[in-house]
Amino acid sequence: MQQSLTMWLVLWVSPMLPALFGFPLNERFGELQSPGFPTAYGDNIYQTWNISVPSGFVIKLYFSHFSLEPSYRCEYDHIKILTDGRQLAKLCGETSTDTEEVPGDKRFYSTGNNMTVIFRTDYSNEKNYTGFAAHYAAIDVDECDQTAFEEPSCDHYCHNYLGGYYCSCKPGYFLDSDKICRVIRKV
Ligand SMILES: [Ca+2]
Ligand SMILES: [Ca+2]
Repeated sequence: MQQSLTMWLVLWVSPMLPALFGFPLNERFGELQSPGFPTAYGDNIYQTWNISVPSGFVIKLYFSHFSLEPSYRCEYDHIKILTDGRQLAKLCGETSTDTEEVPGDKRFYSTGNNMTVIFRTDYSNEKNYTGFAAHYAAIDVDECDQTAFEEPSCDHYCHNYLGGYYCSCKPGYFLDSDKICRVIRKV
């Protein structure tokens, strides 16, 4: 009896977990859409997507469709994009104004390998706004790009590859465990 009650509770609660804790998106690319897209979205939605890609990559996110009810500073219906606990954007409406922003062709980049997207709607959608379709892809971090990093990643030579990088040294040097190139001493 106890067991069937537990089973029932699990079956009842589990479909709600993604809505509470977010839909995990762990592939290297993917799509996010408002519920019911391309038809009008519903009321009182609070949906979260947690995008995660392997380390050595960042996430690029952009929108191919965006139609949300406009409101002052996007207080009512909106999309929030977060990375590393920082808000990258709060979006709503169909055109940008002084106080509201739509994504347009803008590309949003995570700082690390995680990004959270939150879609929130209030109690009405009378004009049948159709919501959004967004797409993400894992982008390799070019650790050898000196313009992007304050500290050089390598002592002598840096070699970038998808998902990582490695260092090498000039002739007569060896790559030590701390990634510093040290002179090979002749014995
Ligand atoms: Ca609304
Ligand atoms: Ca890389």
